[in-house]
Amino acid sequence: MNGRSVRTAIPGPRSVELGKRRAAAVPTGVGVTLPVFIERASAGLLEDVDGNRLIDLGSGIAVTNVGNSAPAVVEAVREQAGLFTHTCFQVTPYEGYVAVCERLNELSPGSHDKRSFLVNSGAEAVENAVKIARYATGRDAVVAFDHGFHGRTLLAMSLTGKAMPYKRGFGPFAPEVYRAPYSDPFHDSGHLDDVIRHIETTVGASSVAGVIVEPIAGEGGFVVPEPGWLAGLAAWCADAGALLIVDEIQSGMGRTGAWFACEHEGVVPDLMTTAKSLGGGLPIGGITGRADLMEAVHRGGLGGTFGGNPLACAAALAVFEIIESQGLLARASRIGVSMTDRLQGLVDAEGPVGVVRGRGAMIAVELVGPGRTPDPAAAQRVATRCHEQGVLVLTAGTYGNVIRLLPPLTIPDDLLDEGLGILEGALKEG
Ligand code: PLZ
Repeated sequence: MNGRSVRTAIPGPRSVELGKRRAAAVPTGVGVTLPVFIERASAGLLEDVDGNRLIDLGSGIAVTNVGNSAPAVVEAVREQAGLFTHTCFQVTPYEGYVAVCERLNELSPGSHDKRSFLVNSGAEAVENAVKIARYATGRDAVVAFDHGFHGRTLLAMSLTGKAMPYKRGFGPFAPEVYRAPYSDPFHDSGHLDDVIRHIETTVGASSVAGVIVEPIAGEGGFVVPEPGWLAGLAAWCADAGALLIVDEIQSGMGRTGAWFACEHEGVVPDLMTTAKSLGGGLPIGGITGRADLMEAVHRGGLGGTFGGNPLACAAALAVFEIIESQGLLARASRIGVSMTDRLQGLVDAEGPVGVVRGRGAMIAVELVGPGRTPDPAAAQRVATRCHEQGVLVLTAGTYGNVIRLLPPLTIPDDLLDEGLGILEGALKEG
């Protein structure tokens, strides 16, 4: 696949036709960012059914960190599919599952004894982390944060901090979920002392089973907490006997230049969730944590039919290998520098580019109006301009006013530069 190419309107006629079938067969509730139907993809390019090739700065929401259909992933899955496709790990186990857990235990922060187990999605990983936290502590309350996103199942949705489109009309929500402010340096809010006072006052330290936090708020707009905030929260949890659950589903697996984003803050979670890029495009999630907590649960209390499916495990093992052999942690950091260098010059107190932030290959631009008020219309205009020119960017943010960049870590430099150039032009138009 060779370079960006826009041959038709976006979406083109064949995509429009498929869009009509989609509308008649799939409910509107399943949204769509850019209605081009994809036929094939590589590291950094998506080719649609009209022959347009788009530069991919979204990685299917931080999933294809190692590239789309990465050859080693394809080969591993192909080989595994020819051997066996499923047994259910709880019925008759297989090595691939154990090997993925070993790698998660080895690479996640902290040198203490750990255990991991595998599920099918991010939401399921979050649900299970909370199950374990409650079981191990004997407490009920779970604290989550403003701007947090943790999934769409009942408990994960209850932990999520945004009503539209995730929660409105879907209640009643799971009980014993409490919300605290998240640190946001740009808006000068969510300082650690205030957060702790808030939790102690509204929940009570001795009631908290766990505090679930994204080290960088993903769907919330790549908000990076002020330095020391996450570590301060970890220290408070340790004092209170509450567990720190770090949700690395979007920020993990090399995305920020470290295996896991909380490493930048020197934080060691009690429990950690992974999903998205763990499977390099195949559905898999993981829960990794302190052995004493993970072993607290009785036999049979954890699991699921498909969790750690053999194809997904084969893909995940290939993902670990690719990140290591291709030096993708360093590559993520370099991509971060290119993106930040390119966009930083657009920051203007008069708007609309209020701030450029993030870590490694997880960089976003927050668009604001006077007084730093959110400007979601500007974000939408910028995204649409990029889409029309064959560059897929994603929006984010509690107020929908953020453009986020999540390119595959294997994207060639020339594609990244071209994509950023188009984004820069779109941002200049405002
Ligand atoms: N935790 C931090 O980012 C998923 C959501 C897409 P699932 N983010 C993308 C959408 O519109 O639903 C996410 C996340 C963090 C948990 C999840 C949930 O992961 O695999 O989508 O369930």
